[in-house]
Amino acid sequence: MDTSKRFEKGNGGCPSIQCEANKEVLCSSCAEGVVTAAHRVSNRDIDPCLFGKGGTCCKNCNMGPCQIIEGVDSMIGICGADAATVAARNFGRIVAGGAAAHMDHGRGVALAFLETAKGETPYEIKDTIKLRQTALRYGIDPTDKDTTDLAIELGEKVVSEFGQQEGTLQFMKRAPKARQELWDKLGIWPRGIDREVVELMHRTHMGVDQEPESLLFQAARCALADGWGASMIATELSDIMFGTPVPIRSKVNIGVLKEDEVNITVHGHEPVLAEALGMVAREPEMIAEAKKVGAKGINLAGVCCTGNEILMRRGYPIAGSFVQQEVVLATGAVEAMVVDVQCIMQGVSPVSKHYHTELITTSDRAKITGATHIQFEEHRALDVAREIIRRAIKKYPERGKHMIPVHQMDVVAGFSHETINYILGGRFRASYKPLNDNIINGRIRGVAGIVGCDNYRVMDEIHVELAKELIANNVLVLVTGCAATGIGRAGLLSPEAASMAGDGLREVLEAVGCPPVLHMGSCVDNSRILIAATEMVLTGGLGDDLSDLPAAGCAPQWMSEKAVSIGQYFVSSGVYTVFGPSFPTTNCKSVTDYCFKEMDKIYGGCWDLAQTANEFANKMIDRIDMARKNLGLDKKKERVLFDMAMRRELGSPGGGSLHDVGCHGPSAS
Ligand code: MSK
Repeated sequence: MDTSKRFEKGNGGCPSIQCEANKEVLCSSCAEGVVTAAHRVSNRDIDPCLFGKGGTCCKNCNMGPCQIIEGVDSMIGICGADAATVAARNFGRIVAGGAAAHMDHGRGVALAFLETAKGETPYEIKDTIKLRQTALRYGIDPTDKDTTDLAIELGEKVVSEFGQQEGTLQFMKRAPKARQELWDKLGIWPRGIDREVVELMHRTHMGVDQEPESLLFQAARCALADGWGASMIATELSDIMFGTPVPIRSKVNIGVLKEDEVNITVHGHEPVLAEALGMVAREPEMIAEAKKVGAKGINLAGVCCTGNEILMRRGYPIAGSFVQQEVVLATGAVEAMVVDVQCIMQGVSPVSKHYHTELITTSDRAKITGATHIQFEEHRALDVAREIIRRAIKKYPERGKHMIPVHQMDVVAGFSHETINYILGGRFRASYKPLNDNIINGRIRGVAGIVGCDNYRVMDEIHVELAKELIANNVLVLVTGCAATGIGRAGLLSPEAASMAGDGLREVLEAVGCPPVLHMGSCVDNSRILIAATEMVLTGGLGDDLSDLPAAGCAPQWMSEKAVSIGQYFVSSGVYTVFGPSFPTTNCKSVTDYCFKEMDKIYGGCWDLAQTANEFANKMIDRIDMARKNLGLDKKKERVLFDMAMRRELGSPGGGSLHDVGCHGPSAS
């Protein structure tokens, strides 16, 4: 490794990380001796272990760790495990880890939903239409049932799926019929949510499942229990409790912190605490308390996916993505960082100690040395939220030297799959038909998902460059997670960015006032993309299965195990999915070939690997074009203009626009 670029505490000259705001804060805080991941990644003397990186280090028993080299007889495990078994086993454990995170998140939301239904929390059942639709999906007849009874019955059924041993998960039945038939044929239906993780951990234990195909089959079943099970439950029940997102304007980047207000950042993934903080932050008594210490108000801003949750539903700004979490603190302008679960770097604790910032953990599943722990409990959610806000207010007078960069960007978020329906189909006859029609007539070439993390191993703005390249090629882009925040920082989440789109896509976007990149939420909200893709199939004209759609997905800077579980549930659902900058089985050709080629024959979707934005774009567009060819859409077709007459025919005289569906700014309602 080139160590000439090392930089030590306080010597300035920070590495450039992905945006001007980061650079400015890091340069100023580095001079003060603050160490962040930017320093740690630059100063590592040892490159990542190649055995570990490529999936062939086995440490599943105490005869090892064994480093395996494929094709070298002397380099197999002490137990005899070869590269294929070890790579498949390690891949399975990554999926199990990622799926478990989503499953515990989903369980938390389901239990909070049940408590809410019973009137034991300050939350309410906001989306009664979705409540009834979801009840029907769970085989509950909503007729003549009041909201409370219906929600309790639904909540109990959903919670039971986590410990269920036999049968299947109700949301799986939302998938297109052809996909369900394929899952039937493969015998891959998850039987319960927790069961699939436990079985995968058992199979990957020393001396159990050793056949790579068998291990990868269980990894696929476990991932399906995540995507069509736990993640979809988390998304749908959160929508019912807190409201289904509609387009909403807000801002992203560190500049959303305020000089004259008490800054509180919420970081992690769960919406329940952040919702309570949002409710309490607007209380007149709280604002009065903030004014007493000289602040003008209370500024709540998000980090990572808790940020995405409150951005989507409330319009609260996002201060930073995953790679910005320490940088946000290094401004010295945050009174409290409140964290729940997942993606919280341990490094936030020492960074907070450089300042007056109080780091507050709130989940007994995620404690951090050096943090204050205030346990969050749904039934006393508002009291916990008030306690946290009061602690932050007390810190405000202690704010010392600080540096808030000016950088912030306007975004429009809140594109639930229901919203896409309304925007494209109009308020009165919501439908995906206009989207399908525009794909069929070629104005839109296809749809691409850019999801997942940002990562200190990738300093380039791959998400942004890739999104630009895709939209310029008339591909509509859907985004979630920290990729969405990075793309938002670059201004692509605003309707004005439609000017960067190719002619066909631009025409469609300008007709409805829609950004070329649609923010669909947090990482559990990738389930919204599954639902949107399913709607496209059910609407007709684009094949019978998800694998027929001119669509592709990617996670160019994946970091978390959750990303691999997400990737696998998309692959098992028939979606071509490209990861980068690395893939966790590459030391074993046979397992990698299985993931990159064989899975395509089995599921109609497979994994792939790319490094640069251009490579991602080429691979995804090639796949989209292949699907168009298979659908017979590559032939020159007469362009069908989506004009007012067509809108009238669809029963939507005003058409669907962001204003029609109530695009609004920050809201605490
Ligand atoms: S927070 S999983 S870094 S998207 Fe969902 Fe961001 Fe990836 Fe965590």
